[in-house]
Amino acid sequence: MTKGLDTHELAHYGERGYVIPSFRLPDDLLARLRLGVDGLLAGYTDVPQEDLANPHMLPPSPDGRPNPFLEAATHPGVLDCVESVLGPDLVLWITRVLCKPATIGREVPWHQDGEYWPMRPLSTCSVWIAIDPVSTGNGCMRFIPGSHRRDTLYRHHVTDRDDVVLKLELDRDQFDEADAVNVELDPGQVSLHDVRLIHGSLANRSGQRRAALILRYMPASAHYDRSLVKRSSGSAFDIADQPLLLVRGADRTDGRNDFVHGHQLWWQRYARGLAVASGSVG
Ligand SMILES: O=C(O)CCC(=O)C(=O)O
Repeated sequence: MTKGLDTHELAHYGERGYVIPSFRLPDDLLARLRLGVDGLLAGYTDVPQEDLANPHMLPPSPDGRPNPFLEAATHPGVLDCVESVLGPDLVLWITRVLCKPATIGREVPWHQDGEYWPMRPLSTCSVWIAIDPVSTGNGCMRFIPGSHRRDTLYRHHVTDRDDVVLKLELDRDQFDEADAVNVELDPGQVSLHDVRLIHGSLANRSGQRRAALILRYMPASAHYDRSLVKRSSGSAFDIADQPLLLVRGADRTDGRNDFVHGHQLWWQRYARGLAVASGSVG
């Protein structure tokens, strides 16, 4: 059996900027993840369900069970897929639970993730894991195939809409929405997408919850430059304080990546029972 993406899957990712590989998360891990998501949503009601940041930093449960979000983020099958795209040296730099509750789940406006992020060169592969059945009806992701190929990012503006999850939105004259592909997934299926791919998702007006775990990796040859983060929001979440985790291989930046900063902060945050919304960071 092929390790990671097969030739066709890799070509698909290169040409279109995303792929839905044959790899699926094992059922037992999926079941633990679903319990983990249910626990998060029940335990941290002060944070929007679309925006629970860094659940992989939650401590193990009191009965010693490991953190399922960290398990998923370091699962060899997941890392093999990411390695096919980014190479053998991998840094996990953020995770997020994005749950669109039934009937009121908000839209994610069209955007490119790269607009927000401080690693240079700009590079990330996002792994989006379906926890629930994900369909057009409950607000699946929508991709504009091939839109990742341009080197420079497209024009965004700050939206004043309050019915959306992100505040930065692509200008509508930058792409044709008619090209969109709906990414419908069964629980345990994953999609991978490139940092430059134009994507978004519609509101969830259906009676079915749509929860996902999102894992984002950069090659360890990229520098996570914390000084590039614009510190303006005053919110508890600051992308400059992300706890970087080397999950495979070795750092290739001659020590410029800081793998210590942020860890203590996040452990303490979750130990004190605080969940944090990541706000407008993709
Ligand atoms: O889950 C969604 O609807 C959007 C997620 C997203 O924008 C991303 O993973 O980059």
